[in-house]
Parts: sequence; C-alpha cells; structure tokens
Amino acid sequence: PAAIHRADYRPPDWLVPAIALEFDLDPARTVVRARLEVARNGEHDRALRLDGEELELLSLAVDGQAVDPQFEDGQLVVPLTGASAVVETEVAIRPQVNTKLMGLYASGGLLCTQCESQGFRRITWFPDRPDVLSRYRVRMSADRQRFPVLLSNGNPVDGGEGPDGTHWAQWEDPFPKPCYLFALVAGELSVNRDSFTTASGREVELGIWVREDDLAKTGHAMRALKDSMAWDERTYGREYDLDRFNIVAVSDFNFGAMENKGLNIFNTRYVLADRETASDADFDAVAAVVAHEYFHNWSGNRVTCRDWFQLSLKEGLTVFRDQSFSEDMGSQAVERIDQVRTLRAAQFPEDAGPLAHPIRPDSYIEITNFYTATVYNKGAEVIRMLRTILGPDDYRRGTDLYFERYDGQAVTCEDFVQALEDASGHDLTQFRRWYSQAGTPTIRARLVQEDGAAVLHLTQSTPPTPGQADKLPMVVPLRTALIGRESGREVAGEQVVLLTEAEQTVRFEGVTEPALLSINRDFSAPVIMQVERAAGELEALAISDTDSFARYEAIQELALRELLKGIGGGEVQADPVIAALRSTLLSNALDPAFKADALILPSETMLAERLDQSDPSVVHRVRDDLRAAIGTALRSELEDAYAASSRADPESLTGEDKGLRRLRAATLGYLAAADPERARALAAAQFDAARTMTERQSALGMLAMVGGSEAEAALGAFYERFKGDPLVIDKWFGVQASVAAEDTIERVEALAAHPDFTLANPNRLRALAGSFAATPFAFHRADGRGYEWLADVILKADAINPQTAARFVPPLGRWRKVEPGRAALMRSALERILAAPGLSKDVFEQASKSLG
Ligand code: BAL
Ligand code: ZN
Repeated sequence: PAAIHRADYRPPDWLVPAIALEFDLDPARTVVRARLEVARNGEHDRALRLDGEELELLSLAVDGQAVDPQFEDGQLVVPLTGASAVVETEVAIRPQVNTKLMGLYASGGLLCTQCESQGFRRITWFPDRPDVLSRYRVRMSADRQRFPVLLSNGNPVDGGEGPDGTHWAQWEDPFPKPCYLFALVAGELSVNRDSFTTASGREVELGIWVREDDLAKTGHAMRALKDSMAWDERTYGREYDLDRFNIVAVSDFNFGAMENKGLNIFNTRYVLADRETASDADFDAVAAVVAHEYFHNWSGNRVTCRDWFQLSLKEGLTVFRDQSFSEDMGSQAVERIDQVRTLRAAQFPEDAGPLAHPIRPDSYIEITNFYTATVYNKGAEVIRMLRTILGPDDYRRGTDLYFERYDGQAVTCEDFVQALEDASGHDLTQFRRWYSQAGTPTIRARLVQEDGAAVLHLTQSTPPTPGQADKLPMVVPLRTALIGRESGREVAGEQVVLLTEAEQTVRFEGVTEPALLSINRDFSAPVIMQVERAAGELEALAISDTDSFARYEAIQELALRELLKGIGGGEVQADPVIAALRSTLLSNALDPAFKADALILPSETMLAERLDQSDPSVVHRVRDDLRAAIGTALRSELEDAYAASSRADPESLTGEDKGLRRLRAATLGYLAAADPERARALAAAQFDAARTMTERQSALGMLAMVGGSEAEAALGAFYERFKGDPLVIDKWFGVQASVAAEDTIERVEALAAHPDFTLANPNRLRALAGSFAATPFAFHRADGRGYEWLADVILKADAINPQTAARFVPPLGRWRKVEPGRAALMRSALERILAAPGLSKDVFEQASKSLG
C-alpha cells in the first residue's frame, strides 16, 4: 500500500455546499439516495471524483439525466462541464455484515454510524475529505416497530407514517460540516431528557439515549454534560449552537466516542455508570469523555481540520480542554499526576520506538493508525506549553481569535499557532518545532551556587526517530523554583525558564541559602528530566517541595534511581524510598489521593523505557522486591492507612472519598507484596463486604494476583453476579489478563475460548488482549508464547475489524528495548503477521514499521 504525504495536499476540485440523503433503513440491505449540489472550486477542467467502498451502485444521474458510471482507482469519476451540477446516486449497503464498524452498521439491534476518518465513503459516494463542508438534510425511513427512534445531526424538522408499518423522520443541520461528522441512529432506545439554558438564553434540549435497562446509569453522564456546557462558556466563551444535543450509547464501537454534530455516539463504556457496576475510574472517564466530545463542538466541528495530518489541531486542543475541565472539577494535582502517568505509559514509548511520529505527521498509509497518544496526549501537552508561555490571558485572546477567524472553516495546526501569535504578539517560530519533530527531549540540569547566586545549567537533546536523524533545539518551558535546604521556603519563587538553546544558563540572584532545584513543576514540558543531584536532595524535595507534582516526582525519581541501579545488577537502597513514603503516608497535610499516587512506583514500562535494553523478568523482580521491602518496613503504617480508608462514603464521588478508595487499593497492594497470605485474607474480606465497584474490582484484582481458592471463588462469584452486564464482564476478562505472572498466558488462552469472548466486540477484545499486552511480565514470557498468541489474535481480528486489530501491533514493536532472546521472538511474530495473506493496510503499516 502507498503512503499519503502531507506535502501533497491540494484543495478540493469540487465543493459540495449541500447534500440531501434518504435512507431506507434495513440491517440486511439499506438503500441510500444522495443528492449532491456540487460547485467547481477554482479554474480547472478536472472531473468530480467521489470516494466509495463496499457500495453497490444502483443508479447515477447528473442534473436529472442518467449517466453510465466510470471508475478509476476505486473512485467514481463524473465529468462535468459547468460551474455547478446536481449529482444523484443510489446505492445499497449491508449494515448487518459490516464488522469493521465504519460506515453504517448494526450493534445490538440498533443501526448506527461511525464516519471519522473515512467511514462516510462506506455509506455513499462522496468526496470523503474533511475540507469539503456541506449542509445536510437527512430523511430516514424504517420499520416503526424495530426502529421507533430515528436520530440524525441538527434539529428534527418533519416526520410521519410511511407504507407497510414504516415511519420516517427528517433532520436538518444548519451548520456546514465535513462528512466525517455525519451521523444517524435508528432503533429502540429510551431517553434521559434534560435541558440547558446557554449564556445567551438559548434553551437546549438534551437527550442521552440508551437501552431501556441502562437508563438508570445515565445520570452521571448528564451531569457531566451540563457541567461541560457551563465550563466551556466560562473558560473559553464557547456557547452551544443547536436546539438539540443528543448522545447515544452503543456496545460495539472502535473509539471511545464520536463528536458528530449534535449527535454524539458513544461507546457504552463512556456513558453508563452506577455505583454497582462502575469504579471511580469509570465515573471519571465518563465525565472526561462526555466533556471531550462536547468540547469538540467548537474545537473540531465549528472549526475543523483541513486534512487528516492536522488531526492534533482538534484532538490535542480538545484533550487539553477536557484535562483542564477535569482539573477544575477535581483535584488539580491528582489529575495532573494521572495525565503524566498516562503520557509516560503510552506516549513516551511510542515516541522512542519505531512508530514515532510528530504530533502533525508527514505521511501515513492508514490514517486510523494515527489516532495515537502522540497526536492526542502529546498534542495536549503542546497546547498546555503554549498556554504556559503566553500566560492565561494571552492564551484566551488567542483561542478567541482562532474561533472567530476560522469559524466554519477547515484549517491547519499552523493556523492555530498563527492566531495565538497574532493575538499575543509572541514569536512562536521556534516553538513550531513541536509540531514537526518527533521524539521526547531529554533535559539535563545542574544547579551551582556561587557568590550569592544560583546558576542553573541546562542542556537539551532530542534523539533520532524514524526519518528524522538530526534534531534542532526545542522551546522548553520549565516551571522552576529554588527551595531553601534548611528553611524549606522558596528562596527563588516559581518562574518559567524558557530553554531555547542546546545549552543555556540561568542566574538566580540573591540566593545565599543552599538550595534545592525544583524543576519542570506541574510537568510544564513533556520531557525527560535528568538532574544532577547532591546526596540527600531528592529525599529533601520529597518532603518539602511546595509544588505537589514536583513532590510526587521527587519520590518517583528516588525510586527510579534505586530501581535502575538494581536492574543494572547493583544493590538497591530501599531506605530512602521507605523514608519518603513513610512521611507521605503519615502526613496530615496531604490528601489521600495524592498519597495513593505517591505510593505507586514507576511502572515496569517506564523502567524499561529508561534503559537501552532490558530483561522484563529482571525489571519485574527488582520492582517487586522493592515493593516487598516497602510493604514489610511500613507494615503498620500501611495497615493503619488501609483500615482508615474504609471510612470512604460509598455514595460519594468527592475527591476525598475517591482518594480514600484509591489509597485502599494502593496500601492493599503493598501488604500483598510483603505478605500474600495476609493480603489474601484482607482482599477476600474486602471483596465480600464491598459496597462499590472500586473496592470490589481492586479486591478481585488482588485475589487474582495472589491466586488460590479464594481467587477462583471470587472470580466465579463476580461472573455470576454480573454475567448480564457486558461492561462488567469486560472487567472480569481484564482483571485476569492483567495478572503479572508466568502462567497468565495459559489463563488468557483459556479465556479466549470462553463463550463470552468475541473478537467482534472491540471492548471485549481490548479487555483481554489489550490488558494482557499491557502487563509486561506476563506478556514477555521467555518462551514467546505471549507474542505468538497476540499475533494470532491480530490476524484473526484483522479479518473482522482491521482498525481495532492494528491497535495490538505496537506492543510487539518494542522489541528493540528487550533483551536479544525475546527480541528475536517478537520479530518473528511480526514477520509471521506480515507474511499472512490478505493483510489489511492498517495492520501492514503497523507491522512493517515495527520491524523497521
Ligand atoms: N474524533 C474521534 C474520537 C475523539 O477523539 O473524540
Ligand atoms: Zn477527540
């Protein structure tokens, strides 16, 4: 398959200002009639070319005259003479057998759509690219009994009875949009209705549409939606613009959710939540995804992307917006720690591996492979840095200008940066490298005190990545403060140090007291910091840093230093880590969620990333040994914290109560590391008495980890209790696939043969294969059986749903970081995938790039 290059972008030859669609909906065979008003774009004599995939063309007409279709490279080519024309097509499609879940498909008795990125071409012939914006009129007709609810974008304008038990509805969306934002849903759905009055007094009718049995689980999503609408008015001055806002939940979905204009379609996982079935993390994820999709109404829909290379224009910005929303609604420090943990777990490895790409990629074979942690999460970090550099007021002026200037247009990342530059007067020339260079910069820092001043020496370097051998210096905003070693006070208050050169020094005058360097506070830049520290510095920062994130980071660094030493064959000094964790646990000033975060040691993935090559079983053993040492040394503090955390109110989702539950899970983990028997008893009791899914799930995870008859009994009881609830059964699969043990692969193989397992449902597939591949010690079993199993799954899933299958390739692509024996086995799994006949371009791209 050929690559598409950003540099080859050309504006569309033909625009489609208006489209009318008529659907005769039927899962077995749906007929779609499309009427496109097309207009020549500029001076040229090129034909109209329409994209289509798996469409049975029934008729084609131009200005009312039937035309014989011509095809070229899979496109329908329509020669036109004038400046405009009306092009009509009629096609048949088969939603029932659409297992790719792109285009119009069936899910649990519903018919629904997913068009981003290129699903609309699986519905009708159309120039399927985001810079063609059209006004949509949609008429749907279907059997009234089976499909009583008919929804599309915009506002409902008409409807009625049809022949033979059918009915119909017509919807119109007044806002021109690219076809990737088109949506329809038909089926038997119940609705949670509410309303929201916007700042200017527009009354918006809100609806969350789900299966009747799930209606009671929609309250949290509705609250989050209204909070999001109010937040976006307050924070970005963005108001909602239609009379309706609908969310529909479907069980089979490739993404988490989709921001279709006025009709968001969600994976059930990110809508449904109640205390019985959802953990605190699930509740938080529902709120974050509801907010994310809602915020897309401006950052994505009103202002959209010119081409798919600009994906981070809407995704990086919208992730940053949803992160800011979560920080405002909860605890800023705890949210930030979670964001950074996600970035380090998913994005840093991507940036250091064979699939590294800039947040604005230069080429792709299959665009759905670029919905990555880099485009999303690093993209959000780039927006955060822009806000840090500009300051909140200029940043807001910049986003105001961006939305005003480009409303109704399809634009580029460059346009966004330009708007910020124009509104603020800042020169962002060098900053733009964050859009073009891949790889995580490493910053080295050293503080020297002399003559009443402190001098900070900084250097930066970014490693080579595929296709980018040489890197230029980046603009790195480092929030920095100096903290008096004795006084514990800030002897130099926080400032943003802007590192722009390969080497740079910064002087802090009037610093006489010996000082501790607190740098990259709040993780102000997505970089790897390597600070030259004097003995005792990290220990001091771990208890005295005035920035919560930096304090967390000092504890992480302390542990990281010892763990890396141990992995390298040296002796691990557990005492400094134990001392830092003891004072954290005993602090009266710290909240329980922070304590829980601080307790979690750097992950095995993060440790492996810091090394050129490692043996996953050594990494696991060294980390486990340190956990056991901590669990033993702090036993009484951990027991106390564990017992005290049971006071969390099961009905409450406040930061305090969620934090207590999180601390409960973290302390139980350490007690298990030190004394599995004791933990088994505690976990079994916690499982039996659990009043929330958070407690139940963490107890189940712990039992599965320590094994034995209690584990089997709990797994059996959990399954029996929740077997009718797919989202909870996903947890049941996930918990078992996440056990860091040598024999997890056998368990996983058995689970793949369980009657509830299916490759066709992305959530179920992610629960089993995704959880397993994210558990390094289990996945990297030395005989390669884990790799072989994953390769088999990828190949089988590829025949059903290539987009989701391709998501499981990257774990195999990390072979360069693994010791040679396993690396060879990983490579051979990748080679086997590539040799398979009929491979999709999705999996081909990931596997071929992974072999490198
Ligand atoms: N646009 C795809 C799903 C999301 O990022 O919201
Ligand atoms: Zn998004």
